[in-house]
Order: sequence, then structure tokens, then C-alpha cells
Amino acid sequence: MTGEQTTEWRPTACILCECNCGIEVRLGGPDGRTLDRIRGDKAHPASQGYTCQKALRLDHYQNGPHRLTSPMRRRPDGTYEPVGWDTAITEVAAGLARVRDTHGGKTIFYYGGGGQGNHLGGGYASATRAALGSRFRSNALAQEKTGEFWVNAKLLGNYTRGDYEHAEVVVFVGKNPWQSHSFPRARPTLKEIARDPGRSMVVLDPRTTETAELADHHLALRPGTDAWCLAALAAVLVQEDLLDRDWLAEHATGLGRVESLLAAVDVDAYAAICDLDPGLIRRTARRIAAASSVAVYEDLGVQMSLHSTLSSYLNKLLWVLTGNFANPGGHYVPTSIVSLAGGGGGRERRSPVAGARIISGLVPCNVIAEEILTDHPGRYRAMIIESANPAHSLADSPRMRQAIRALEFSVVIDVAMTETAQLADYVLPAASQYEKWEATFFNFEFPHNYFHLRRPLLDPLPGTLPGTLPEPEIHARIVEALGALDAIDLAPLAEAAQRSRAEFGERFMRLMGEHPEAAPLLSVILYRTLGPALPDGAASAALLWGAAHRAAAQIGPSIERAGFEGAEALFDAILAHPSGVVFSVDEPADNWARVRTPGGRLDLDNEIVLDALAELAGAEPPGHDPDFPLVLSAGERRSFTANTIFRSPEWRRRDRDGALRVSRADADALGLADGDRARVTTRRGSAEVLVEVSPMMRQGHIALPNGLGVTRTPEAAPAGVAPNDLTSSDHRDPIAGTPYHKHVPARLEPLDAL
Ligand SMILES: Nc1nc2c(c(=O)[nH]1)N[C@H]1C(S)=C(S)[C@@H](COP(=O)(O)OP(=O)(O)OC[C@H]3O[C@@H](n4cnc5c(=O)[nH]c(N)nc54)[C@H](O)[C@@H]3O)O[C@H]1N2
Ligand SMILES: Nc1nc2c(c(=O)[nH]1)N[C@H]1C(S)=C(S)[C@@H](COP(=O)(O)OP(=O)(O)OC[C@H]3O[C@@H](n4cnc5c(=O)[nH]c(N)nc54)[C@H](O)[C@@H]3O)O[C@H]1N2
Ligand code: SF4
Ligand SMILES: [Mo]
Repeated sequence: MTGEQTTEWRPTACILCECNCGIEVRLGGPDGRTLDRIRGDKAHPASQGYTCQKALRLDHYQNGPHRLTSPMRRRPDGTYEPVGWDTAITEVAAGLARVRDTHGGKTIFYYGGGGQGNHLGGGYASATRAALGSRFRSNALAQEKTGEFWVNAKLLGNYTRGDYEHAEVVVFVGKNPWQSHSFPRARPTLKEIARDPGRSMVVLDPRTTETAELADHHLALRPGTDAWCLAALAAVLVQEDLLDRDWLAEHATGLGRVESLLAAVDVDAYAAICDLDPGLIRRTARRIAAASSVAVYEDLGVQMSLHSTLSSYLNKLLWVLTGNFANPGGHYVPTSIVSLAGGGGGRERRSPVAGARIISGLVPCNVIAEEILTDHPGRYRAMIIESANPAHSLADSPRMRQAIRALEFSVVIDVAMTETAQLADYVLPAASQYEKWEATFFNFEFPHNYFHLRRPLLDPLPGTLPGTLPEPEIHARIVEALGALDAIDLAPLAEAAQRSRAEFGERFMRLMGEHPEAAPLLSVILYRTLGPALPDGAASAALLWGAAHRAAAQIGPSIERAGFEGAEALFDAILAHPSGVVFSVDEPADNWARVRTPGGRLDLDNEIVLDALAELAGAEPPGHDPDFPLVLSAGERRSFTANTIFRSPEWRRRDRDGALRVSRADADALGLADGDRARVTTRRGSAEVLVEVSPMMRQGHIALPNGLGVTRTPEAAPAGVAPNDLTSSDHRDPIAGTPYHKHVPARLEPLDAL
């Protein structure tokens, strides 16, 4: 596959955001390993040829100087030495087993499992965790989406999205899809809505974003006042009798208390707190009520700001009170091959030290450091970190770094020597996402949902011993080194797989009957038995066989409508479509079947958020702290940011060091001009920044980009500011524990004045 120049376009996907647009790549360069030409893949079912400007830069990920080519072991002096794979796997398994045997598997914490483009690895990690008895885990979703998941679990017992492509009115709450995308072909869709006189776009954002520029109603509220703004919008629906009463009577329960709370809201007073014209709030609510379909997208601007979980509930009222569920252009419940979001149900679990609510199985990111840096007997003693960079991405980076070093054992699986890897006892180098079979579980479309299993473009880095491995192989080796599969003879199963899928399936069921204790090791068992029998070296896809069977049992009719009779046909189709395949076709009524509340209706009665709503009237609005008069939004998505997937600043065409954006009014008051250097200071830290005077910013609001402050190689200096050097882990939502990264009290001072 490698070595030669090629003129062939090969399908794969962009890995820089959750859209994972289909792309085609032409390899080039002296060794045929450069991602030379990149274009959108028209055969991809969701992106249909679309990409944004970032995808063209992907060679910086594949061939940057950051790539690791050998397992690394930490020396006592903090430097690293390369070791062979056998040594690394043996010592990692022994280190983890030691912690398990001394303190119990519960003290082994798992973080990550997939970034924007890679979720197969996390599927195999579940076997490693099971072999160790690890019970607690987390990932980035627990610092953004868990508040929303928790609200959804009570409201409908499932996950939900809006049909932005077809909605008459779209509402973006703290979301800038022009830059951050998050749904397919975001820019063409936004332009289409803006052009169509029959449709409207509503944006709640203090900043005049690229999306807000296209909006019909831009509610440029004071940062951190979304709960008041959303409550006022919902209150107008109630007070002007704009609810879809017939629909609510049939499809919802628990309207009583929320309706009386909203009836009592003083819309003018709430508008004043938000610094908005109450007329604008009223016109916006009326437009939403008049629409035949409404779709709302909430994202980090509210999920990482004050009252975030309450705001998640309130923005859902906008589409629930107006009857926009299970209608075309409204909200829906997507199918999944593997679910990331998790439903509701089950007993509520709490984290072992802080007692924080565990939502969708995830411990809030903001409590992880305090669950390590303590004498509590239940504290985490070891960590497995995979495809994530928590020493950079979690609140209060200095404390997170201290926590990782305080562990008795730590191992990182990554392609790069990241800020997190530089703290670990062992670093295991993964093959890149263009060197292995990969997929994401970010598949949220309706009525046609799709899945994309990508094939490798390249062999793993050649000429580099010991070299990299795909995560499924890493986990299989760890599980075997732990002895977890010793009692099971897998050979007959592997032989059956070589003969026929039917025989394999039958024997597999028998094995699971004989060894129920092996069920949690399922992914690695499939990888070692079915894996070698799959075509073109697709062993890593083995767990999708199990997922296809689960999907066929749960959403059989949707899969049949997509043209697949049963799980085997579905699995074969996934293997056979290198540009992705539509795996399910839904009908509106399917949504109701997926509502998992006791009565099968949307349930608005959520005591915890309604108590918070009741308190809002008397709550202190985000005010002026004389020491920190500004609000810093720490981590804005811009045209050249992509979390920490790229490590070389050269990939950034503009804004190389990630300027701090400030309004003209604040700049003038501080005596700052465009391009000046300044110092930003928060309660947690301080950093030197380059200033960009931006017409996008509202007075009192400043913003730094996300993903900066990383290094190309551990020796190089970082470019830009690492946002979480400025954030605090106790600055978080009381319900979900999610951080307030978009609302960090700050001050700014010209540098020469210091
Ligand atoms: N270019 C690019 N795209 C990305 C990513 C990337 O790194 N770069 N990352 C991906 C990931 S992981 C995610 S989660 C998504 C996130 O996507 P978004 O949530 O859209 O991204 P952000 O820019 O972080 O925040 C959105 C908006 O919130 C606004 N905001 C700040 N404070 C407030 C407030 O108090 N109230 C309201 N209503 N709004 C406020 C900001 O001005 C900003 O415009 O993007 C994905 N897409
Ligand atoms: N202050 C502040 N902090 C934030 C945010 C913010 O807006 N403000 N945003 C938050 C959000 S929404 C998110 S999603 C997180 C993101 O933060 P993280 O979840 O920590 O992840 P990424 O920065 O996306 O880094 C992904 C890692 O995967 C590695 N990687 C790439 N390909 C592979 C592979 O094939 N295998 C393996 N094993 N590793 C691979 C990369 O080198 C990188 O280290 O950041 C969060 N942190
Ligand atoms: S929208 Fe996201 S996945 Fe698509 S090309 Fe841009 S960065 Fe890549
Ligand atoms: Mo994210």
C-alpha cells in the first residue's frame, strides 16, 4: 500500500470535528505518504462533497513532527526512554494489576476513548477496563454535554437532535455553527435559511458571530444571562397563550408547575438583566410559536456558562411547548450503531470522593483532580488515558498535571507526546487515523442515518521500530497479558469464523452461554476470533458485528427500510462501503417509540431544574466584580482551531498565536490597540496575550481560542495561551458539574503599563 506515488483518490474522513465529513485523498511526496491533495467525497451520505477550509490541512496531523514511533517509559528523572512493545505491554499490565490487587479495580480511572474522529479504540478499551474491574470513567462529554443528557433523560429518556436542514425556525443558543459546524454541511444550510424569506434564524450569543450575522433575530445578551433570556422567551409563550395546547395534552405531562412559574416571570425585568430589548424577546417568541417547525441547537456558550443545566431545560421548552417533536423539521431521536449519549434510567450513581452525579456513566471532568489529590480511601490511584489530552483540556491545568503525577500508575495511548503524555509512566503510540480502520459514533441524522467505517490510506509509519499499533491490538495485548482470557479456548471460535459467519455466530452464542463472565471482554474476543477472518485486514471492525446484532434487535424495521435484512447484511454493508452507508431509514412515528419515560410522553416535571427556575427571580445576575470587570470566554472555535489534534502552529493560516478578542469600547478604555500585547488575569492564573480589537465582541466580553498553547514537540515552545491555565475546577454547574469555561471573571492590562 505504501511507497509509491499514486494518482488514485482514496475515501476516508476528516477527523477535525464531529461532522467527520467524507473526504478523498491523493497521496504524494517522496515516499508517497503525504496527504497531498484533499477534496470532499461526494459519495459520503451526510457531507455529500462538502468540507470546510480545515480539512485541507490534515497532512499536519498525519506527518507532523509530533508523531510517536515507540512506546515510551518514564525514567525517575522525568525523561523518557523508548522500549519495545513486549516490554511495554508486560509492564503496563503489571503496573495496572498491582494497583488493582492492592487497592481494588475501582481505583483505576479511565479517561477518553476517542476524539473527534476515532471511537473504535474506546470500544476495545471496555475489555481492558473489565479485565481490571475499573468502574469509573469520563471523557470530554462530561464537561459539555452531560447537563443536556441529564435533562433529556428526565424529559424523554433518550437523546434528541433538531432537523436544522428543514426547520422553518432554527434557534442557536451559544452555538456558532459557521465555525464549529456539528451538523452536516453547516455553511450551505445556514446560507439557505438566511436566503429563504419563509424561514428564520435566531441566535443567542453575546458575540456578533458569523452565524449571528446571518440571523433574523440576534439576541446579543450579556454573557451568562441565558437562563433569564430563555425563561423570558418561554414566559412569553405562556403569557401570550402561544402554547400548542392540544398537542401538549396528548404528548406531554407535568406542565402544571412550569406553566405557573413562567406565568409569574417579569419579562421586562428579565430582559433588563440580559441587557436586551424586551420587544426583541417578544417578537422572537412569537416567531417561534408561529412556525410549522422549530429546531434548537444548544452548545458550549450555554453548556459552559452559568446555570447551564437549567438553560438546557429552558431551551427545550421552546420546542416542547410549541409541539415540535416527531414532526418534520422539528426534534427527533436518532438511531445509532453504538450509542455515545446514553439514555436515562437506572439508579443514580455518584463519584467515590466528591459524591458528584455520574451522568451517562461519566464522572464530571471538573472533579477528577480532587478525586485524586486526597487521602480518601476510594481515591483514584491509576489512570488509563486514551485519545485525550486532559492535562490541557480540563479546568485548572496546573492542578490536573499535579493530579496525574500523584497517581501510582498512569498510561497514555496517543499518537503524540502530548501535555498529558509528558506526565505518564508509560506512553503507548497509536497508529494514526489514516493508518488504520476507524469510525466514529457521531451518527445523529434523521430520517436517513449513516455510518462510516474508514479504511487505512497508509501502512503504519515504516522503518520505525518498534512502531505504532492500532488501539484494538493494544487492548487485546493488555487483556491477554492480564491473563483475563486464559480460561477460554478461543481457537475453535477463530476456526469457525474462517469457515462461515453462520457457524461463527452459533459458536459465539454457545461460548457466551458457557462463559457468561467473558461477556464484558466481548470486543477483544471478537477481535481475536472474527477479526482475522474479515476481508482486507478489517479486524478492528470486529466489534461492529456485535453492534450490528444489537442494532438489528433494537431498530430492526429502520434497518430493513434501509435495505438490509438482518444484522449480517448490515455488517457486510458497513464493511463494503468505504465512503459510508445509510444504515437506517426512520419514520416520524419511530420517535415516539423511542421515548422511554414511564408514560411514553415528554415529561416536563423536573423538580431540580424547576426549583432552580423558581430561584432565578431572586438570583444574583452576573455582575461587576471590581477586581475582574470582564468576562473571558476561554476557548472559542475559530476558522483555524481544532481542539489539540494539530500540534504545529504552522497549520494555522491566520491568527497563528490565537489573539485575545476585545471590543473597541473596552480596548479604548484600556488604551489598547490592535496587535498590542496585554496581560489577562483570572482568579486562577495570568497570561500574556496578543490583542485583536474585534467588532464581534460586546463590551465587557473578551475571548481566547480553544486548543492553543500546545507544543509541536516537548522541547519546542508552545504557541498561544493554554486556556485552562486560566480556569478553576470549582467554577462549575451545581447539577451536572460541567465547567463555566465561557464565563471566567477576568481583567486585562496593557503590558507596558505593568
Ligand atoms: N473550528 C472548530 N470547530 C470545532 C471545534 C474546534 O476546535 N474548531 N471543536 C468541536 C467541538 S469539540 C465542539 S464541542 C464544538 C463547539 O461548538 P460551539 O459551541 O459552537 O463553539 P464555541 O465557539 O466554543 O462557543 C459557541 C459560542 O458561544 C458563545 N458564548 C460565549 N458566552 C456565551 C454566553 O454567555 N451565552 C451565549 N448564549 N453564548 C455565549 C461564544 O461567543 C461562541 O460564539 O465545536 C466543534 N467544532
Ligand atoms: N477552557 C476550555 N477547555 C475546553 C474547551 C473549551 O471550550 N474551553 N472545550 C472542551 C471540549 S468541548 C472538548 S471536546 C475537549 C477536547 O479535549 P480532549 O478530549 O482532551 O481531546 P483533543 O484535544 O480533541 O485531543 C485528542 C487527542 O487524541 C490524540 N489522537 C489523535 N488521533 C489519535 C488516534 O488515532 N489514537 C489515539 N489514541 N489518539 C489520537 C491527539 O493527539 C490528542 O492528544 O476540550 C475541552 N476543553
Ligand atoms: S466541517 Fe469538520 S469534519 Fe468537515 S471538513 Fe470541516 S473540520 Fe473537517
Ligand atoms: Mo467538544
